[in-house]
Amino acid sequence: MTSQQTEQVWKALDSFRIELPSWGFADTGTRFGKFHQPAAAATIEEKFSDAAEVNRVTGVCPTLALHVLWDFKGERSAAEVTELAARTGIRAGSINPNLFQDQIYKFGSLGNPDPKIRETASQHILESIAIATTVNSRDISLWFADGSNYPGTQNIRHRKAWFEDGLRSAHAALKNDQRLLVEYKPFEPAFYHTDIADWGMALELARAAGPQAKVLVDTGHHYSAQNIEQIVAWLLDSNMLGGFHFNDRRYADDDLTLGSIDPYQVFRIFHEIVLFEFETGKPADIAYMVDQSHNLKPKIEAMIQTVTTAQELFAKAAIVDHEKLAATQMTCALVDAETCLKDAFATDVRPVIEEWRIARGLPPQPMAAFRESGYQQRIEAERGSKGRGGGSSYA
Ligand code: AFD
Ligand code: MN
Ligand code: MN
Repeated sequence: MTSQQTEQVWKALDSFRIELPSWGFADTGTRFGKFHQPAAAATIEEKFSDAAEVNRVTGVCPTLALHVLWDFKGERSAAEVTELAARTGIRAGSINPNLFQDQIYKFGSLGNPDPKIRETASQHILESIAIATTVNSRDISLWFADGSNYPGTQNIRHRKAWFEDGLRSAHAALKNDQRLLVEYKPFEPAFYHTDIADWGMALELARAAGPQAKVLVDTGHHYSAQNIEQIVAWLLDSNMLGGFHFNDRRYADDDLTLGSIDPYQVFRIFHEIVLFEFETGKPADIAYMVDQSHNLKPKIEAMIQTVTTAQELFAKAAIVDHEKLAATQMTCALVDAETCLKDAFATDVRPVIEEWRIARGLPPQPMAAFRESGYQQRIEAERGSKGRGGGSSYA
């Protein structure tokens, strides 16, 4: 790598921060069952502790996304979060309302045909905004399981209107520096239609809600043929990209670890962001968040792996030769233009990342540092090594 490329990687890593999900440290499963992990976090204190360990070895994860109902139980917990944040050095990150687990949401939340249930869902979002204000979080991150399973069972346009109303009233309660992030997902748990199924619906609803609402791109929430980097480029250009939930999918929203199936696609997504920042001269105001809760990989190791994978792919995107790319695109020199991306993607940036870590007082190999720390053995001794459940929706 040239000295200029090394400089580009260091600059990119200095600004790249990744938010961890509290639910990623808790025991989870699939609809076919749950596989307990030794010492999986079951309390908000344990989640903050595990997140702090990931941040200790990586140095780039200062915030923890929190899920209302899983992490906030009653008034006390907002104060508890503030104490934990001070104690662990991990700040509360995005606040995720829970609008999909309560029995009343069987036929939807903001999209439910019963106005009383829509009102309950709206109240929960307002409570979540109040929690975000208490713990100084900027983002209220909204994912809705709403939809239907059979043709003809719901009026799609009425539900769209109810979502517009619900999101508009949520937006009205935001403080000036807060944001609503509207996440889309093509299917699951609804299998005929999902009310916010793609980026276009999320964009329309965010615009209807108000200027502080943006779209959240969950990288797993796309059909395998979808061009995610094109969606990202459009949202960036429209100033409507609020952030990401990182995971990967082989078939469709399989909640696999970022880059485990298609690292080149993640690199192309990051390339669109780095190119946007290069051409506009301003940083993209994006929340990079992990959304994983894997039930087979060891929880904390999977989180460290996702963070270091994201750093590596972002560093590769940082060394694309943008001048050469622009010139070859203008002349349609196809092979040379494509080679600009492929050369960057093929570059082994790991040695430079390790140098950067050492220069920043961090362990050069976060996974090795975690394994040598004895943290996992300690929490198994403290928490007991049998699954204890609790802590996430999949409990
Ligand atoms: C599930 C949903 C969605 C949501 C996450 C956290 O598919 O991605 O953001 O849970 O609530 O993965
Ligand atoms: Mn998500
Ligand atoms: Mn998901």
